[in-house]
Amino acid sequence: MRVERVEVRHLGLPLVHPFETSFTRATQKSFLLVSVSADGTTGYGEAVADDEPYYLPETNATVLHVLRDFLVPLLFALHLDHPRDLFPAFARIRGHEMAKAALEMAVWELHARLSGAPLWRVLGGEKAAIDSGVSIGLQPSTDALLENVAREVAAGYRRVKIKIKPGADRALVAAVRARFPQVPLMVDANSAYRLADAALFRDLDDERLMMVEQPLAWDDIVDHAALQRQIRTAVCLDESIRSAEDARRALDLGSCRIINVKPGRVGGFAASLAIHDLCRARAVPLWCGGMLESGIGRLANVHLQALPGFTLPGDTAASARYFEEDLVDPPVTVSREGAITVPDGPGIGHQIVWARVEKATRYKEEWRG
Ligand code: OSB
Ligand code: MG
Repeated sequence: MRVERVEVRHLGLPLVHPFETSFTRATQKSFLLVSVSADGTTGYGEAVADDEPYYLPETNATVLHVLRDFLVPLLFALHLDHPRDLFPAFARIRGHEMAKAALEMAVWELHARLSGAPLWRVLGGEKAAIDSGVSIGLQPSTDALLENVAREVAAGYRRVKIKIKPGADRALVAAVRARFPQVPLMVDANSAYRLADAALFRDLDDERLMMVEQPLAWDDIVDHAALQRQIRTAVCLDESIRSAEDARRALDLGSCRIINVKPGRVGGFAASLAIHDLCRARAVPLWCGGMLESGIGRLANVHLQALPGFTLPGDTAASARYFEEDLVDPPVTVSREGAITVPDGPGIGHQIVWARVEKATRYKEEWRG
């Protein structure tokens, strides 16, 4: 395969509800959509960067720069036998995993379409449906949080994650636990704490949480290892895992007992498959995170989760929780039992609604090889 054309669009999609974390409050999803064309067919990949470097260092502006000046020229010079060969070809460019992922995932999607196969098949997936969990942002009040949890549990989601931050932690978890004693529950701190806060996490041990996600710094695995030694609850890393090597080092060091993989955060599907294989070989529970993706990135995550090593429900929820009108038709839906069907059409398997993409496009740029 030789890629002949790459297009990048910057899209803005309003969120139906603001999403608040320890690091920001988002009211719209602002992201780059990458299209790669070869042999008369086009594949699509969604970048997971935001406008601001609050989750991780990359931004939409750095992704566009690294694509334009480094990754796309490199891609045009390659003759690819298989999309798995692309990520290793990016090795000279350090970091910038979100930029690499958007392009690499678009090439996998193109490869699937050229093969007339769904993404799950070219990735090596096996499951016809995946378990869906839900990530609930910080709410204006504990009552509002409880209402949200009640709604999502009633909708069928198989695991509930709530966001925490200093000052909005113990009491929130205690309130949710008191009202929902049996719900599979976890918390995500998005790096809002320090090792000196270990006592908080020891207290949370009594709440029977499935895990605590990324309590400490985004670039740390040493303090996380120290914290994991002090608490019974499993630590799960998100921000700290930006490559398969990061995952191996974190597991070797005991920094976590569960891993959250977001293909858009680790450099794409090849790196995700390497993390999947590592976790499977070591019997480490693995799940797929989310970044409030539009249907295009959301479906990419759905297909990845068809692999057998995704043993826990992911953060992939229904389109309607995020967007009035998603970019794909049909939208992503979740059954009453909390399952998402893995599509069988070519590539991501749902139609992209181009009128909606056009309406959401703020900027576009294209390059030819
Ligand atoms: O830390 O997992 C996270 C959303 C944006 C940035 C980071 C995270 C999240 C979520 C939401 O938790 C997951 C989703 O519903 O897509
Ligand atoms: Mg997280």
